[in-house]
Parts: sequence; structure tokens; C-alpha cells
Amino acid sequence: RAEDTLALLGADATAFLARAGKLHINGAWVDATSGKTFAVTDPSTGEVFTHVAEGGSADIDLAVAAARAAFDHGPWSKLSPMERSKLVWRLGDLIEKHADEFAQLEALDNGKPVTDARMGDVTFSYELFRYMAGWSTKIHGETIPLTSGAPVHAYTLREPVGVCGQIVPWNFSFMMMCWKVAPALAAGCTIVLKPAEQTPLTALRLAELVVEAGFPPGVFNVVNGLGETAGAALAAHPRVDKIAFTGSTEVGKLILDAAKGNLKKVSLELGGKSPMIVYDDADIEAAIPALAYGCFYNMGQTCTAGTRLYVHEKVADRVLAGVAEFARGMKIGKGLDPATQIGPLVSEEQFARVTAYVEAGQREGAKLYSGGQRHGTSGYFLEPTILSETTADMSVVREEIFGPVLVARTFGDDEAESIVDEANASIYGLAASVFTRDVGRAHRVAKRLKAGTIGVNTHHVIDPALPFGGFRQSGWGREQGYEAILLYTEVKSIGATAGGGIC
Ligand code: TXE
Repeated sequence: RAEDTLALLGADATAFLARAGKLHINGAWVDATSGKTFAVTDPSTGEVFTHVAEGGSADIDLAVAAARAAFDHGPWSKLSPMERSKLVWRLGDLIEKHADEFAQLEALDNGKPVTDARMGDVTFSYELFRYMAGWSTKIHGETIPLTSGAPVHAYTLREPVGVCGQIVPWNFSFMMMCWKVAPALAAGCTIVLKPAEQTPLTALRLAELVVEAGFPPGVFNVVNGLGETAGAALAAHPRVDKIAFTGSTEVGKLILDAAKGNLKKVSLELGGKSPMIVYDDADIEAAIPALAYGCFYNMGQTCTAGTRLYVHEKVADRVLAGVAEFARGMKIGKGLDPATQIGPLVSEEQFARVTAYVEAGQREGAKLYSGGQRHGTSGYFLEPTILSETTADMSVVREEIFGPVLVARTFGDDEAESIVDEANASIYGLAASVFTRDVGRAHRVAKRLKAGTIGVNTHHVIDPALPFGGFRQSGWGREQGYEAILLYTEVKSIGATAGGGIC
């Protein structure tokens, strides 16, 4: 029952749940103008445990007006880079102070293992705020001599892009939000954030900490609501200067269409179907946990998940048996249990979608190598699953499943090079990895793989300093590192003459 899940929360998260439920606009809690709310479900039981305000286009208008005023005329627009840097750093400190509470809220809302949330999502996020705080004081233009030699002092300024709409998904709801919020604040932008309707809580808690840190009203606004209404209104809003989106490729294309009206800047972090290639000279014992986590971390609901395994036939039996055994040893349970390694999928819809793929794969000729069964009788738990003997034309190989499903095929010596082409033959290009002890091959294959992030003898490679984003239909732009600052700034060129001259 949902009450059993709620009983696992600490006192701070319980207290927050009692006061959360509104929108956060211009530094204050407000109801949705329509008075509507939507239900939030515990994925480990399928039961509703709370309701939160459901914002629509009228609320987006209010939030954009607040963000616009804060950006154009508010005290925020006059802060020095150092003052901004200190605020961003302070927000990181506050997140760390409340790290357990954030991890619990994330585990409750999304179902993910609380230990993963605490060690992964939340730790990464507060360190990211600190990393980005450093950039606030290092954003600058250049002095550029004109090619004509004209007596003009020409230089550039790098300025915040303005009011940013940010739409985030449910799979790493807190961390994806922080990936967008931290660089935008560091650059001096203001924000209207639309969390995913499955996971509305941590954004509301962050809004409280933004106030506590001392950010002026209007700098950070949270409007929960549905994608088709609140999200679409934000993406289309004529007074928003930039939209940043993480989610499905399908909705990413809708965001582009919506953004056309005022040609706002767009950055997109979309789906993936990332390959992992294992050569026969790889350190198999070390590779097995990396491959299992590569695919099954966060129940496979990870945009970079290594979901296509290409394994050399000489080591295939060992690798498949090893990954299956490792996966069987992962403890399945409620996200809020600290021992859990595999929680439920986020929703009934996602469970239905993933299990339909497992069935479709077998219909199309793949072999169910391991897993594939529902775990327990309530909630949306699915065993980590391996489909072997797959071929490139199968839907499970081509399409993003977004669940704990690894599709595998073997290759021989004759395909050692062409397997890289097959790995690249996807509409996506977010991540990829290669497992080998041959240093030359490692770098050759890493160069040939067409994806935004490549792992060598590991799969997930993320860090606040490392650019992250996709090739092809995995998206536009790079988050993290200085690249993220570029996403949230505009360059202005200025030419100054001593008086009245013509360049
Ligand atoms: O994603 P959506 P869904 C993929 C994954 C998953 C599939 C469906 O394959 O199975 O997408 O998940 C908002 N205008 N990824 O349906 O719809 C929505 O409210 C503006 C990969 O949950 O893309 C939410 O806040 N916004 C991905 C956000 O978009 C709209 C993570 C993402 O939801 C909108 C999530 C609209 N018309 C899903 N429609 C990744 N790259 O990590 C929806 N939204």
C-alpha cells in the first residue's frame, strides 16, 4: 500500500509532502488559476499518494511574466558575477544539506533506488551547482581586431540569453532539472520550469531552497502540468527566449515546431539506443558489471542506457551468462528501501510499453535469454531482461524501449570492423561503448562510433565538466561543462570609434 511506502520517508520529506502541492511563481506558492490538480502515483504500489496543482497556459503566462520582469528589470539583472556565483554555490550547499530528503522524494515519486538517487542523482547535482558557480565569474567576450584595420575598438560581450523555458522528464527528474537550472542561473538567465507530470515533487522542493538561498523572486518558477497543455504553452511562448528540453524524440520535434513562432533558441536532449561492443580480448570479469549497469541502471530508464549488446562469439556465452547472473543478483524492491537495486518502472503506461516490446521481440524471432517476468503482484516491477539472437531489423533493436531490456547479438572475426557500422546504424547517437584490451582498437573504434559520449571499458560516462548530448536524433546542443554556458548565453559584437567614423 502507498502508506507503507510513505512510512519509509524521513521526517523532512514527510513534512515537505504535507506542504507541497501548489505551483511556485515569483517566489511564492500559488494555486493553479483553474484550481485543477492531478494525482501523483507511487510506482511501487500503483496507488495515488498525493495531488499537486495542474498548471495550464494561464499559469505559464504568469510565470513567464515573473521571469521576464526579473530578467529585464529585477535586482537579479544587476547582480555582479561574483554575487551570482555565490548564490549558485549556496544553492548547491543547500541541496547537499537536504540530500537525503531529495533522494527520498525522488525514490518515492519515480520509484528509483534511494541509494542510487542519493549517491548518483543528488550528489551529482549539488556538485554541478558548485561547478557551474565557478563559471559565473569566467564568462567573457573577446577583443577582436577588425580585418580592415579601421580605427575601431571591436569586442564581444557574452550575455545571458534571457527567460528560459525548461521542460524535463521523469527518469532523472531532479538531476535533469539541475543540469538545466545550474548553468542557466550561473549565466544570469531566469527560468520557468515544467517538470514531468509523473514526478512533480523535487522541483517544488528546489523552489523553496532557491528562495532560502536568496535568489530574488521571479528568477526560478515551477509550473507543474501536462505536456500537451503547460509544456506546449511554454515551448510556444512568445516572451520566452530559449527552450531546453529533455524527453522523447517525438516530443522534441513538437518542441521545435512550437518554438518556431518567435524562433527562440532550442536545445534538445532526446532518446537513445546506445550500443556496447565487446571484443574477445576484453577483460570479461570487469566488463560484466559495467555491461549490466550500462543497461539496467535506473531500470533501463536512462537515455544513455547501453541497450544494444554486440559481443564477439568467442566470449558471448561467458558474457551473456555473466550479465544475466549479475542481473538476477540485483535486489528488486521499493525504491525507498536502501538495499534496492532495481525499483519499479515509473508508471503503468511505461510498464505496458516495455512488456509489449519484450513480447514483440520474441514474436519477431529473438530468444528470451533471461528475465522478462513481472516481479510481485503490485506495482510496476519487471525483471532485468536479455533478448538474444536479435537482428538489426527487429523493433527491439531499432526503437528505444526505456526499460531494463538488453538486446544482444554475436559477431565473428569477419565482422570485427563492420560491427561498428551496425552499431552506428541507428536514428539515435547519444552514447556508445567499446570493451577491449587493445588500446589501438579502443581509440579507433571510439573515433568511429557516432555518438555524443563514448565509454572505453565502461559505459556511463558523465561529469559536470564533460559535455553531454547527442548526434542525429538524440538531440541538439551539449549540456555540462562550458558548453552548457554557451547554451545559456548570446554573443554581442560591439564596435566603438573615437567619434563619427564609418567602419
Ligand atoms: O516522454 P515525453 P514520456 C522517451 C522514452 C519513453 C518515451 C515516452 O523512450 O519511453 O520517451 O516517455 C513533456 N509540449 N524518453 O511520454 O512525453 C512532458 O510533460 C511540451 C526519453 O514521458 O517526451 C515531460 O515533462 N512538452 C527521455 C517531458 O515532455 C511536452 C526521458 C518528457 O515527456 C509535450 C523521457 C508537448 N507537446 C522519455 N508533451 C530521455 N531522453 O531521457 C510532453 N511534454
